[in-house]
Amino acid sequence: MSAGRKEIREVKRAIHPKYFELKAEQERLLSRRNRKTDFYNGIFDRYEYPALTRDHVPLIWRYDLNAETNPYFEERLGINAVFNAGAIYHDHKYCLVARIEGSDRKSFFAVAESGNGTDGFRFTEYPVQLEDLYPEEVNVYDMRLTSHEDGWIYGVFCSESKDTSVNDLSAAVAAAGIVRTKDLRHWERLPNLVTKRSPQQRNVVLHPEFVDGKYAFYTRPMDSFIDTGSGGGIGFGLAEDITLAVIDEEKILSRRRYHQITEAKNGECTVPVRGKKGWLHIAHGVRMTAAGLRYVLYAYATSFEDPSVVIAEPGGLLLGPRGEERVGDVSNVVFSNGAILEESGRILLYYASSDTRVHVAETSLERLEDYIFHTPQDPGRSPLCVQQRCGLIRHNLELLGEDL
Ligand code: M1P
Repeated sequence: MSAGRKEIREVKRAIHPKYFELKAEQERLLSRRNRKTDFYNGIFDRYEYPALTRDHVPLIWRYDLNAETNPYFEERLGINAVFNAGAIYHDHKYCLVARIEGSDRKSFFAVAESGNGTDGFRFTEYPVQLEDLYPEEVNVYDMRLTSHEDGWIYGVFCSESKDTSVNDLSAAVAAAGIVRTKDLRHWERLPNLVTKRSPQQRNVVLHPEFVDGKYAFYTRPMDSFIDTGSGGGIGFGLAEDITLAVIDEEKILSRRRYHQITEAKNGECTVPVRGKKGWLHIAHGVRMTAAGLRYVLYAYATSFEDPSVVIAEPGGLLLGPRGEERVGDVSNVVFSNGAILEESGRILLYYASSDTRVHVAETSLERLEDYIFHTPQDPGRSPLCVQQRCGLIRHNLELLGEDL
C-alpha cells in the first residue's frame, strides 16, 4: 500500500463512527422535499417542513470528529436554534442569512443556499466572520438584506452591548449594525447607525432605493432594550452617507395602537417590495398576554412618492403562530426578516416560529397587494367590528339570494 493511501486510511480511522451515522441522517433531512400544506386563507400558502432548523447546521460546526479527542462523540459547540433569517435571491440561488444561536446564547450569522427556495437549504462552509469593530458588542442578530440601487447588498442587524450606565446585570443597549457585500462571502463592516433622537434601535431595515438622494431606513425607536417606551412605532429616517450613517429625525409611520396587534411594540420585518400601487411592507406586531408577549406579522403599504406615508393598513394580523409553531424557545412568536420576490411575481416569505426554526410561506405580489388594499382597516372598537362583520354577512346573503 502506498504511503499516501495508508495515511488516508489512518485519518478515516481517527474519525468517530457516529459521525457517519449522523451525517447520513442529516443528509436525509437536507434532501427532504417540501410541499404546501392544506392550510387555506387565499392570502398565502404554508409549507409543511421548516426550511431551516438547528439540525441543518453542519456537524463539523458542532462536533470534534476525532474519536481520540472526542471518544463519546459529544457535541462540543452546541446549537440552540436557527431563526430570523434575512433573504435574498443571488447568483441563481435562494440565500438566507440565518441567526444561529449557540448553546452559549450568543448568536452569529451564516448563509444557507437552496436551488428552489423551499427546501434543500445548506449552509456554506463557514459562518459569517464579521469585523470586530466594537469591543463592547456582545451579541449580533436578525440581519435584513437589502439589494440597494447603489449596487451593494447591505445587511442591517442588531448589535447588542451591555448597558454599563445602570446597575442592572441584564441591562443592554441595542444599535443597528451595518455590513455590505457583493457576493455574500466577503463582508465589509461599516460603523453602526446613529439615530440622534433615539437611544436604542432594533429591527432597522434599509429601503432598496434612494429617497431624496439619501439612504432611507425604517427604524424602531426605543427608550430601553425590551420596552419601546415612548417609541410610537416604526420610524423612518434619512442618512446622507451609508459609510457613516446618521439619522437626525425619525418620523413614525406605522403606529402602535391600544388594543390592536401592535399595542406593546412593532417593527419592520422584510425589505419593502414594489407593488403596483405602492411599497408593500411586512412588519411584526407585539401584544402582552397573561402567557407573555405574542408576536404576529402584519402588512401595510406606503406611497411611491414618499415611502414614509402609509396609504393602506389592513386590520389584524397577516400571519400568526399555529400548531407546532406556537412552541419553542420563546413561544407564541412569529417573526420575519426576509422575503424573496421572484420575477414571476411569486413571493417566498421566510418566517421563524417561537425563536426556534425558519418556515417558508408562499404568496404572490398580486395576492399580497390585494390583501393590503382590500382587507378592511381595524375599526378600533368591538361594536364597530361587529358592524363590519354584519356588513360582510349581509353582502354575502344578498349574493346568495337568501333572506336577510
Ligand atoms: O423573541 C421575539 C423577538 O424579540 C425581539 O424582537 P423585538 O425587538 O421586536 O421585541 C428580537 O430579539 C427578535 O430577534 C426576537 O425574535
